[in-house]
Amino acid sequence: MITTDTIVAVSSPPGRGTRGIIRLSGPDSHRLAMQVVEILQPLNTGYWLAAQVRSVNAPAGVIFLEKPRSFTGQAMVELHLPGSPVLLQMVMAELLLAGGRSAQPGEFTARAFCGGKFDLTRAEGIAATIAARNRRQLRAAENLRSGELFRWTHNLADQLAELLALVEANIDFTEEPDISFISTAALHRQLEALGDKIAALVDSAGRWEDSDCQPSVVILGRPNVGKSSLLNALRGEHRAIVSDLAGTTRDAISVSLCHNGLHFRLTDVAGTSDHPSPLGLQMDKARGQSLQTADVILLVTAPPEDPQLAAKALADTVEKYSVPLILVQNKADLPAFTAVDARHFPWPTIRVSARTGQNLDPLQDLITSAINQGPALTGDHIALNTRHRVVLQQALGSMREAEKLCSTTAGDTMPELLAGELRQALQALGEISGAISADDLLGKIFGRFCIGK
Ligand SMILES: Nc1nc2c(ncn2[C@@H]2O[C@H](COP(=O)(O)OP(=O)(O)OP(=O)(O)O)[C@@H](O)[C@H]2O)c(=O)[nH]1
Ligand SMILES: [Mg+2]
Repeated sequence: MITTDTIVAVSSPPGRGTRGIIRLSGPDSHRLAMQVVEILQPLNTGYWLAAQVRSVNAPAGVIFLEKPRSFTGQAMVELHLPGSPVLLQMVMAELLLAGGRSAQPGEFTARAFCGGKFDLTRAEGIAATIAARNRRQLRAAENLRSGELFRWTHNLADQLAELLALVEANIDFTEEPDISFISTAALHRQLEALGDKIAALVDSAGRWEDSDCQPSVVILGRPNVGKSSLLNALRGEHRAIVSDLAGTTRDAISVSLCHNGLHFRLTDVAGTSDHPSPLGLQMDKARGQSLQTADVILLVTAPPEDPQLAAKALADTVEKYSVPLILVQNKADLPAFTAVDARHFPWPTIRVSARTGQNLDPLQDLITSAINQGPALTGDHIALNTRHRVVLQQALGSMREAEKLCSTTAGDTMPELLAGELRQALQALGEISGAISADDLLGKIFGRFCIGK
């Protein structure tokens, strides 16, 4: 990757806006900027300088950033212009003509990474933050950006490097059987503990791919309460079959919805029934799968059921999922409708009519606030993407190999094999951040132990 030329890009969102921003990064940034704008005040007066575009009569604001204290670590300039796409294109063309290069997607972040501003996981976090479409994604991205995974991996690599240093010391002193820096038994024990830590992280960490999915809201209720009608009404189009026959819906049916800028998936499932049916098992399975990944569950009741009893029974069946619930009393348009006393329930309750559309908007408000408050959003869980997972598994594989060597005589007779496995594990961990080099760490460790003779 070339980082020695000067890159230029419009960094404000495409289209018309009140303000457009053009960013420059590289050694020529200041010179290029001065070719397209004229500064209207003395250069030493401040951070933000009033200026004017030279080729047309348009005002501009300019920020000069010196290396290494900029985002990329290079000399940078930000040109703040009126948000006209035509003006931005014009200024861009002038900058390119003056010797700038159009930046590739993500190239500013890549330069910051190359300049040692942050590690790969944090760069991934920045990209993920920009791409986040809901609070859950934002939360997972924040974790990456704040260096949570980086610190975790770094800490583990430090401990592993220390073990490797001891094994290497053993190799240096093979001629002297009385000197052993670490016994294979102790090494085995410590490797096992470190390996278990990695395995536990891989198991418990959220899957990035899941946080990438839209939050899932599942509609649960007895047959005929109007679950499918509710899905159709919220979606505003006919997607699920509705009929007055109990047991109409058999499969799980999902639609995508967006309310107040929050995207989520709404799933209608077969009604819960005590009567065995030929398809009962398969219906239960489909319902169970949907509930398992639900972020919010709507408990739907409707006359003639007793809403209080029905809601309690439904809540009992989903207690194990511990996700936010909303009690939705449907068919409020019917004369037979009786509302529950909300004080008897720990969850939000709302009366709606899928038929008349009553209260559907407030219901969506409840859904979005439940999604935003869900436990998955506030947990400090690290989410791992596929790249992280693969690399951690590789490190774990090598560590488990080393562990095996420790439990055979090879651990004592061929310490080089052990060291090889540990080096591979370190290498893999280093790939997570893109920055840890086994030799760096080893240098540090050897220095500390005064073994480098
Ligand atoms: N009056 C009234 N009728 C409704 C309302 N919502 C649904 N219905 C009727 O209730 C019946 C059942 O509706 P569905 O949407 O099929 O119910 P469901 O819960 O999906 O039923 P299953 O798929 O069998 O579990 C239909 O005849 C609907 O027209 C409503 O808000 N008011
Ligand atoms: Mg249905």
